[in-house]
Amino acid sequence: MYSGKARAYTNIALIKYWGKENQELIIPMNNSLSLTLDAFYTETNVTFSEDTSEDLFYLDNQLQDSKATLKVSRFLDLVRAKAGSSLHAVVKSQNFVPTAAGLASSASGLAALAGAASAALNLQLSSEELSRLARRGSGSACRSIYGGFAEWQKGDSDETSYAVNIPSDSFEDELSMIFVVVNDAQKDISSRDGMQRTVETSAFYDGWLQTVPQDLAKARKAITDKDFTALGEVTEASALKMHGTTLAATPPFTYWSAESMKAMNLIRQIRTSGLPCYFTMDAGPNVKILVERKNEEALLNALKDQFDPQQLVVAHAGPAIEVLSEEEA
Ligand code: 2P0
Repeated sequence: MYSGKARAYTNIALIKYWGKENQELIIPMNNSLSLTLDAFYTETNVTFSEDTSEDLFYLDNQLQDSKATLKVSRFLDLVRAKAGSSLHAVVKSQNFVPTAAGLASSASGLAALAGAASAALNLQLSSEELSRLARRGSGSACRSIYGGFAEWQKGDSDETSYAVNIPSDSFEDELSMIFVVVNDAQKDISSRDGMQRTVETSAFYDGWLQTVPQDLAKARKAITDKDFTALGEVTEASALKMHGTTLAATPPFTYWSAESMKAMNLIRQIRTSGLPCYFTMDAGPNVKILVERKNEEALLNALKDQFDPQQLVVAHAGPAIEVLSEEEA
């Protein structure tokens, strides 16, 4: 019996990942840059043993169906191949994040699975190797190996595509991210399908790709300079451009709902009134707001005029993945 355990925190991209160069290996079309958060995370236990003749996957104490289990099994196959093992596993995950609502549960989920499974089979991976492995489960998961800011360097092969930490002299501790949860139901178009459709058909996709390098440069400089305004502006611009590509896809689609628009308009108004804050959105209708921690309370008060306090979730910068070895698990 070989067990491993990990807790991984979700991350939100400030410069978005949107599109794959290689579907099977999950090599992205562009670099992306993220902030790991403390409020949403996944804890996963993996036990490989001869006592089970198939992989079993429990999420929040519920045994999952064959489709969800197959995704986990395929990922475990990569870990088994690395370790030279043919044992099946029982995987138990707890998600401390609303699943599939655009709150990036796949990032924390697949990072935790990578950490727990590799620890169980004693692979002793470096952060870079763990990031590469997590990437094979879900692209954004490769950034959740690190606390604070991370950049996924796209590379051009399995060996060269992984995330690295961005040194920031603790700038992330000056930041808050407030989630406006407008709908926690399951989304219609998965990010995987949405980004693929966009790469293949969107008239705006080339425009997206052309401006990512300058956006990344601005974001990196803003982090080095601890320049909140510059980081906020480029974060919002990256999100708007990413979402713009979906409108020019065939068939067109959007992750925005009327409530998302209401939140974005309110954030612009609050900013105009003198409180600096910037939004971002992912593959779902929820809106996330980047604000300086010193202005967090003021922003929450302004948002409470139009949103129920239960819709507002505050997050701060989160830590790196925590992996417990076999003995500790
Ligand atoms: C991101 N998203 O950078 C972007 C922005 C959503 C919008 O990464 O197919 O679950 O498993 O690699 O990582 C969500 O997509 O997709 C995502 P796969 P993933 O955070």
